[in-house]
Amino acid sequence: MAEHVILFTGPMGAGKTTAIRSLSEIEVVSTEANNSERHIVDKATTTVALDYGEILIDGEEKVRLYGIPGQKRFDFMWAILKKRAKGMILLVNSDAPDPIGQMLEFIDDFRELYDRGGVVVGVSRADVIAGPTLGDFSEALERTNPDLVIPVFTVDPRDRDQMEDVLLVLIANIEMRAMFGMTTAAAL
Ligand SMILES: Nc1nc2c(ncn2[C@@H]2O[C@H](COP(=O)(O)OP(=O)(O)OP(=O)(O)O)[C@@H](O)[C@H]2O)c(=O)[nH]1
Ligand SMILES: [Mg+2]
Repeated sequence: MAEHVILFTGPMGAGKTTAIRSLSEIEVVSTEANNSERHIVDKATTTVALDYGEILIDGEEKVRLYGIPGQKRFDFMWAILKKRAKGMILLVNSDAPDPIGQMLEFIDDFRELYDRGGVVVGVSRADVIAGPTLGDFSEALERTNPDLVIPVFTVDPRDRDQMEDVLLVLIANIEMRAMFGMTTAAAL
C-alpha cells in the first residue's frame, strides 16, 4: 500500500492542530498544554511535542499527518519530525505579525521536505484580518526561491473539504515530482 508522510508546519496559531483534527480519520494524538504565551497568540492551548493523525486517500493510499509545535522553544521536535516526512503543508496565519517573513523562515527551516517531496502553503485566518494577498505571498516566494514551485492557497483549517483539497494538491505534486526524478530519498 502506498504511504505518504506529511508534516504540517507554521507559526503558533496557524491552525496545524486544527487542520489535522479536520482531516484525520483516526482519533488524533495531540500534545496540548496550557498556553503561557497568550499575549502572543490568544488561545487556550498550544502543541508542545506533536500531533498525529491518519487519512486514507482513494481508499488505498495511507497518509500519515504530523504536526509540529509552532513555538521555537520546542524546535528540537522539528528536527525529529522532519527526518521522515516527504512533504509539507505550511500554514501561515494572516494575522501573524509578519506572515510573509514567517512563511520564508519556515521554507528555509524545512527546505529538505521540498527536496524530498513537495510543499504547499495555506494562508489561514484570512477571514480574521485583511493581510497580504495570495499574490504577495507568491511574489515573495518567487523572489527569494526562484527555483521552487510552491502553490499558495487561502484555507480555513477548520474546514475538512478545503484541507482535503490542499492535501490532494500536495500529494499530486509529490507523485509528479517523484515520477520525473525530481525528489531525493528521505533519511531512515
Ligand atoms: N476564524 C478562523 N479561525 C481559524 C482559522 N484557522 C484556524 N483558526 C482557529 O485558530 C486557532 C488555531 O489554533 P491551533 O490549531 O491550535 O494552531 P496551531 O498551529 O496548532 O498552533 P501551535 O500548536 O500553538 O503552534 C484555533 O482556535 C482555530 O479554530 C481560520 O481560517 N479562521
Ligand atoms: Mg498545534
